[in-house]
Amino acid sequence: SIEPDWWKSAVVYQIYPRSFADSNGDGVGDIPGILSRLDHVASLGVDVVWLSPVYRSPMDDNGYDISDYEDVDPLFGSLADLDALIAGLHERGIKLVMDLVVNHTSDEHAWFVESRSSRESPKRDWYWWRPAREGAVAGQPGAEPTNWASFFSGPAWHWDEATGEYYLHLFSRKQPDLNWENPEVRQAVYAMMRRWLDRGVDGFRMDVVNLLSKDVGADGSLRDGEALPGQALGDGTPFYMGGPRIHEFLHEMHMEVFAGRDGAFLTVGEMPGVTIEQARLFTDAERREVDMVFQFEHVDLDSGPAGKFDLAPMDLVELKTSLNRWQEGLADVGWNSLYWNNHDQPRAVSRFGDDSPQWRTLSAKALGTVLHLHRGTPYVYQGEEIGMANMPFTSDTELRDIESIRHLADVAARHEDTDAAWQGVLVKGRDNARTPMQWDASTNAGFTTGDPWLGVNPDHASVNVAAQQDDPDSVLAHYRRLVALRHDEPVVAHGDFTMLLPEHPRLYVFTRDHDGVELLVVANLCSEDTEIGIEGWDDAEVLLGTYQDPRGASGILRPWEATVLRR
Ligand code: TEU
Repeated sequence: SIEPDWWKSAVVYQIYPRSFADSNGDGVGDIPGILSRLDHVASLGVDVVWLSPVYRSPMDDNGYDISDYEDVDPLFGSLADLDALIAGLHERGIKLVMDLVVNHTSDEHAWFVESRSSRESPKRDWYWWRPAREGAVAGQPGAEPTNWASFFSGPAWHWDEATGEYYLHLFSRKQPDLNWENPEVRQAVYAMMRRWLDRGVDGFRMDVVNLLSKDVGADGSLRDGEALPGQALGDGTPFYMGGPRIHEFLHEMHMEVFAGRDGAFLTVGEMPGVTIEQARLFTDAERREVDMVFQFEHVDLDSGPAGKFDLAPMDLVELKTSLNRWQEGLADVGWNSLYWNNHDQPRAVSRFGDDSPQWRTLSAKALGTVLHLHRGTPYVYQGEEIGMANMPFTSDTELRDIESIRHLADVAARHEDTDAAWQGVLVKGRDNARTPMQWDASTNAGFTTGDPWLGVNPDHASVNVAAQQDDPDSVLAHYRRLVALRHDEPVVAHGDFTMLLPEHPRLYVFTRDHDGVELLVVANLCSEDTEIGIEGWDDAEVLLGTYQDPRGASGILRPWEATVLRR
């Protein structure tokens, strides 16, 4: 029998298929490419792979705009390839978690095509259709049913000339929001999820799943949000982040899809803006909603009031305060997921570490150590395990991400500071995380024999899997040790977490405690020596360190020195 909370000692590896490995030379990664690299994934010792979307899609948002949930896009391969991937992972003892993107579909999905065909369509109510604002000229700026801004700049409503109404799209206009108020929509989604489980899939990472429930009045009305700084648009998030029926929907999904089914599944809800109080409810096992959530607090710390591209410094004390609050908040109920980066975030070593040649390896190892020793389920994003860094883009023509491209256009159209916007994109843009995986030092890093869809980072000459494969001092070797440690030491998975030195501006220090075993984690998260003096650990056993000759918990910690001690 399988432990109900098996994922507490698991590590998840995220694959962004477009950028992992290209088997056919078209410049885009694909499933056969992933199959050819499964031994790398297995060598990490990870328990689960989360695969970003491979479904049929017009690729307006790289597959997060799905036109058929039941098929694989030919760009990525076929259903037979996906079956082979499931089998290949299962043979290696690795589970497969698929991306579930059901806040919205593509505008090319058959459901939306039908919904859009006429106001009388039986699927009209599967999406959010609303008339123009009263007294305004339909189709003109300001006539949108509400003032909500989309996540990708501009209004969240698109005027549909043919049927004379607007539809809601919280993301791009090619990503219309599904109407979860409609029970037919919900049942269609649950049936689709059940088919994937029948096929052998082990769970879902649920895209923006806390946006499903919109706060709609009894008369069907949606309301304006507060004006955004310097914009004609408003903030709609209070009306759809953690909306009134979200717990009901997620519980219903659990009961319809997972309850009574044999097997060990994993569900993780991606939830921008989620609070600790909400996360306790979402992840309380007794409530049967989801196993864990991706929260955003720690990746919002370096943003100013105007949003993610409004750059602010990342302050270590604030970072510790935030992560510690989540550790404490989910200590007695629920569960945390742990991540530094993913396909939407800048690279961890560039953002939280020091990606200069001198400190990159050490800082990547130190960051991995700190994250993996927290209580929660760690997620490793492809390339993180070799210390891949942000991309030195030199021109906007090199960008591919709709979010960055639309943001730059929007700033220019509003006659705002385009240099600042470019800096914002360089530091925060999602393409940083999406450059091809660096397998070796060859021209296209071993990713493709063709022209890669997004530039390969020039640092691949030195930063690549081949160079680290057999090097015990590499980031890769260190990540393998971190994953093994979680499997071997119950205290890593289950121990209580206690933060020490919360106000220290350079040191990240904490203990873990379980069944009489205690761990101390000390990390100097800066590129200079730092003094430390934690008593009582002189005779402790060193489990792992970023330097070959760890100094323990008192004396001078060298730059990016991180050590795990056990007593
Ligand atoms: O992301 C949702 C999300 O809230 C953000 O991370 C978003 O990508 C953006 O950076 C906000 O500024 C999920 C997916 O992970 C992302 O790739 C998709 O673009 C998005 O949903 C829409 O499906």
